[in-house]
Amino acid sequence: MNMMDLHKLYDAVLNGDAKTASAFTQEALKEGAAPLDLVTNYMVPAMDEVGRRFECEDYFVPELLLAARAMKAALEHIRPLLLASGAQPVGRVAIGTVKGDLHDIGKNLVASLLEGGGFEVIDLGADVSPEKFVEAIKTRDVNLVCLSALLTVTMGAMKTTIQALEDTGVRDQVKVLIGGAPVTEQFASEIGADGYGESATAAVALARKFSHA
Ligand code: B12
Repeated sequence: MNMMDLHKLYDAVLNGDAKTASAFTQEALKEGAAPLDLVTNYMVPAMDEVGRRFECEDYFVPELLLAARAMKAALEHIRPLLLASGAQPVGRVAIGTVKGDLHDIGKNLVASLLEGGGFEVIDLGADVSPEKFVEAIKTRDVNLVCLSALLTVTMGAMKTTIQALEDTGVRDQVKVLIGGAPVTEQFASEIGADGYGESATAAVALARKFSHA
């Protein structure tokens, strides 16, 4: 499959065409495309363009939903390829999108890559309350917490979540890693997170660093 064809994957996600996105991904993988290359160079840039179009009101919420559905359909073929082959887990991670925020595509990618990197991942989903994170730490022997937020208005919930870990006495048991499009390194240090990752691959590198610390 040549580059021209791969651009059809970009177009399929951008146009919210789940059927084509799914079919192209399967075909590209069959022809030997690298799973992460498809994600990083075609699917994520398409979602970025969707965001830009939404911002200038070319796209509205229905188009966002369709694009998200196309991205998820394509990721279904990629996810199994990212899974690690049954070695002893490097660490146990609880991951979720914070309260009030429903964006879960980036969070799912981070979860898949962490799994691929040998971590055991407890995925708490989207719109996760601080209490749920606390409960996971208390009952599941978690050593790393990953928080995702895609909205400026839900970044505050990251702070509230870290505060809840402190108030319930579990903050010292875990490292907290945060990420998502509006999040920055500076914000991470402001709210007392242990680290910030700008991508799913950065998340794995940081998670590895923490579990060897
Ligand atoms: C798809 C989408 C949606 C879908 C989400 C579907 C789903 N199941 O996820 C739907 C339609 C539901 C949606 C709804 C809304 N959305 Co929206 N959405 C998007 C869009 C286009 C793409 C997001 C995405 O999936 N990107 C692809 C993934 C792979 O990237 P990512 O999430 O950034 O994740 C990567 C990194 O950030 C990082 N990462 C992510 N999490 C973590 C965590 C850790 C620990 C680490 C280390 C790294 C990390 O790794 C990932 C992979 O590399 C963005 C635009 C954009 N470009 O971000 C707008 C965007 C985020 N949405 C926006 C808005 C405004 C909304 C709505 C309020 C719209 C409305 N009026 O209803 C609602 C809010 C609903 C809610 N309560 O959450 C705005 C936010 C503006 C802001 N700064 O606050 C954006 C930026 C669009 C825009 N340009 O205006 N949205």
